[in-house]
Amino acid sequence: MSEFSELQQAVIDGNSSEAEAITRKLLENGTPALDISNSVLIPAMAVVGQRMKAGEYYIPEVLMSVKAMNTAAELLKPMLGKGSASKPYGKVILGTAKGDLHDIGKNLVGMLLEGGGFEVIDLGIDVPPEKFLQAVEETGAPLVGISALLTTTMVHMRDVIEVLKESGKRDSVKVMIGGAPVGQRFCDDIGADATARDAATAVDLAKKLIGISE
Ligand code: B1M
Repeated sequence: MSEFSELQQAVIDGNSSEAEAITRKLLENGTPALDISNSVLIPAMAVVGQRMKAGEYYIPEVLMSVKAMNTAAELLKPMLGKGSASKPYGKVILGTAKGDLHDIGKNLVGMLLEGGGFEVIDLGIDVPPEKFLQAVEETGAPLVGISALLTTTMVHMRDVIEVLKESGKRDSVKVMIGGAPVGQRFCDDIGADATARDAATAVDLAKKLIGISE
């Protein structure tokens, strides 16, 4: 079994110590952190999702996998955030939609935004629309990013846009949305500025939204 397959299996099995050891070995051998994330960790969580859907995994098993995934992701963080010493592109406010506890995708987006030259203000999970507004008012950030994994919580992305409109702030901030159930149609429908299908695309899109062309 290759180290990629072994790491994927360790995450699926929820084996944190194994996940940590293999990730360390891969990094020591010069494997790019983004490859580990994109080719191993994200696909591993997709398998966990399939098992959850099929009723083979329940919340405890899923949480074990999340722990193993986070253990590996923590080791990748310094590499994914490389170049983060300077923040030429300013601030981005990031959080998951109200009611949504899924933060692995958001955290990956945050790490890559940091690495891409943004200062990330992470509001965490289950963020009420008013808290996004408050952060915009307090920081003057030109960009808000919202992540949602549930069809029942993605609807609260619309509420963020509504409170921004009501407060007169909508024109001074761009809103980027993402997460598995979010597509272009939904993005257009709620009046968000853009949606990215993955974390790397989110960084390019964030730059584009604030007018940086590279
Ligand atoms: Co939940 N869960 N979960 N879960 N969970 C899903 C999402 C689900 C698809 C599983 C399934 O049934 N197959 C399903 C949703 C169904 C639906 O709504 N259509 C589901 C469900 C039903 C639930 C509960 C309701 C289960 C229950 O309690 N009965 C419950 C709800 C909790 C809540 O949020 N209120 C629940 C709970 C949990 C755990 C807490 C156990 C755990 C989350 C722990 C955590 O995140 N800290 C969990 C997990 C781990 C999953 C799965 C297995 C994995 C999600 C994940 O981390 N993927 C998931 C199944 C799946 O996705 N296949 C599932 C990896 C991650 C890197 O991908 O987040 O998509 P993702 O992020 C990507 C892109 O989407 C994009 O970039 C990322 C990297 O490329 N992206 C953005 C994400 N955000 C972005 C923002 C951007 C741009 C791009 O701009 C701002």
